[in-house]
Amino acid sequence: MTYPAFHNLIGGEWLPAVSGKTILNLNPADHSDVVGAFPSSHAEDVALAVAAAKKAFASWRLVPAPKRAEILMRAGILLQQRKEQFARDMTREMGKVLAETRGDVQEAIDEAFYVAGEGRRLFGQTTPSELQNKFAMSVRMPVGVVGLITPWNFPMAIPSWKLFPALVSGNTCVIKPATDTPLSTYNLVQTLVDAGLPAGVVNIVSGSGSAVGMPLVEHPDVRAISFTGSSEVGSRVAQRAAATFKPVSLEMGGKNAQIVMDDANLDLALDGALWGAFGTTGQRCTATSRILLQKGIAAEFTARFVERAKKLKVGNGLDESVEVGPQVNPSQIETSAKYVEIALAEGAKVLAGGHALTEGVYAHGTYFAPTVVGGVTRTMRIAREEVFGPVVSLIEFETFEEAIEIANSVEYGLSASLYTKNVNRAFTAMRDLEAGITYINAPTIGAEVHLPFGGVKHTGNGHREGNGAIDFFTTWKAVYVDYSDKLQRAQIDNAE
Ligand code: UN1
Repeated sequence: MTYPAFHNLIGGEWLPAVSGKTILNLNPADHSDVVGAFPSSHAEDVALAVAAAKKAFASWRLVPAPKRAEILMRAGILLQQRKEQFARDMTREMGKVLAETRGDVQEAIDEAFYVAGEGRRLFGQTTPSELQNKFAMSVRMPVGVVGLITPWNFPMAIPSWKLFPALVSGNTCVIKPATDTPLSTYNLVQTLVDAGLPAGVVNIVSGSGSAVGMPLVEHPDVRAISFTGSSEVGSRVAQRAAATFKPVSLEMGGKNAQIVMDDANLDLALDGALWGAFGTTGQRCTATSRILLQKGIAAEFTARFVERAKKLKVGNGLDESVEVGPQVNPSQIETSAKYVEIALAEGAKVLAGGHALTEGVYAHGTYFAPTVVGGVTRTMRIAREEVFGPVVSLIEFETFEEAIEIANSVEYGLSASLYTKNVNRAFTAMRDLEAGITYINAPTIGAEVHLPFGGVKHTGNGHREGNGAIDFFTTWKAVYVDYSDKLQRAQIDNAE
C-alpha cells in the first residue's frame, strides 16, 4: 500500500526529520488504512525550528497587527473552502464522525474570524502620570518564540486556539502536533501559508512528547509554552518549564458532571446527556463523565438513557449514519476497559456496553461500546478519575446541595451542567459549581471560541484560551513619555 510522506515545516521548507525516521498515522476505524508517514523528530529538529522562528520573529513582530490579522482572515476564508476535505482527513486520522470533524474545522474558522478582529483591538491603557507634562501608557508586546503542544481530540480547533492568537500578537511559533493526528495540523498550517504567512513564522515539528515536546519546553529561546493534554503530562511540562522561567498555559483533564433535578425537562436532559457523554466518543476534556440524578427521576432517566445508549450506531465516522466513531488508538481502548473493570470491582454495575467491539466490521479498528455504569458512588475511582472514552457513570442524590457537593468533589474543574426549571437553583449553581465553564439546561460540551475556555483546580493553571489567549501570548510594557524638558523624579519632585 502506498501512502504520502509528510515533512516538518522549518523556516518555510518541508524537511524530513534529521533522524530520517517516521511514524505512521493510522486510521482508527481501520488500521490497515495508513493516512501517511510523519517525521519522528528529536531535539535537533526542535533546535532548527526554534532558530527559524527566532529569525522570523525579527520581522514578524514589526508587521502591523491589523496586517497580521488580514492573513488570519484570509486563512479563515480558505478554511471555509477546504472544510469538507479537511473534515474527511480528520475523520480518517482521528475517528470522530464527519458532523463533528466539520464542527472542528468550523471552530478553527470561527477562531480565525474572531482573532482577526483582535488585530485592530490589541488595546492597552493610557493613564495620567503623577507628574506634569508626562504621558503614561501600557502597550501589549509579543513574547517571542512560543512552543505549542496540542492534543489529538480536536486536531484543528485546538491548534487554531493557540496559533491564531499567538500570531496576531506578533509571536512566531513552533507547534508539535499530537502523534495520532498530525495531518490536521499540517492542513491548518498549509492554509496559513497559502494565506500569505511568511516563512519561519510557524514551524511544525512532528514526533513524540518526550522526543519533541520536552526539548521544546526546555529550549532557552522559547519564551512561552501553551499545552493541552493530560494533567499528568501538564504537571511535568510546568516543572520543566520552570527551570527557564517560561510562562506555561495548561489546559488539562476534566471529570464533568451533568446534574439532572426532579423538575428538569427530562427529554432535554436525556438528549444533552447522550450528546455530552458519547459525542466525540467521549474523548473531549469537556465530555460528560458523570450524570448526577435526583432520586425522583433517577429510575426513569436511567432506563431511557440506557436504552438510547444501546441503540447508538457505532462505526466508521466517514459513514454519515454512524453516531459514535472509534477511539483514537488501542491504548485508549485499554483505558476504557480498565475503568470498567475497576468500577465492577468496586461494586458498580454495567448497564450498557462495557467492552471493546472486535467482531465483523469492527475487527480492524479500535472500537468501544457506548458504556453506562450504574450504582456509582462518589468515592469510586470511576466517579473521580478521567476516562476519556465512551464511559459514563450514573450517580444518584437526594438534595440540590448534595448534587453540588458531589459535582465539586473531584480534583478537576472544567465544565459542569445543571438541568432544572428553577431559576434560583440555576443561579446558585452558576455561582457554586467549581468549573471554568458552566451550562444551564445544556450539555457540558459545546464551548464557543469567543468566551474564556479553561478550568479550575487540576484542569488548568489559571490561563484561558478563547477570550483570554491574547493575555497569555502578550506581555505588558509600561511606557512613560516626559515632555517637560527637565528631569522629573517620580515619588520625589511631586511629593508634598
Ligand atoms: C476539548 O474537549 O478538548 O467545548 C475541547 C467543547 C468544544 C471544545 C472541546 N468546543 O466541547
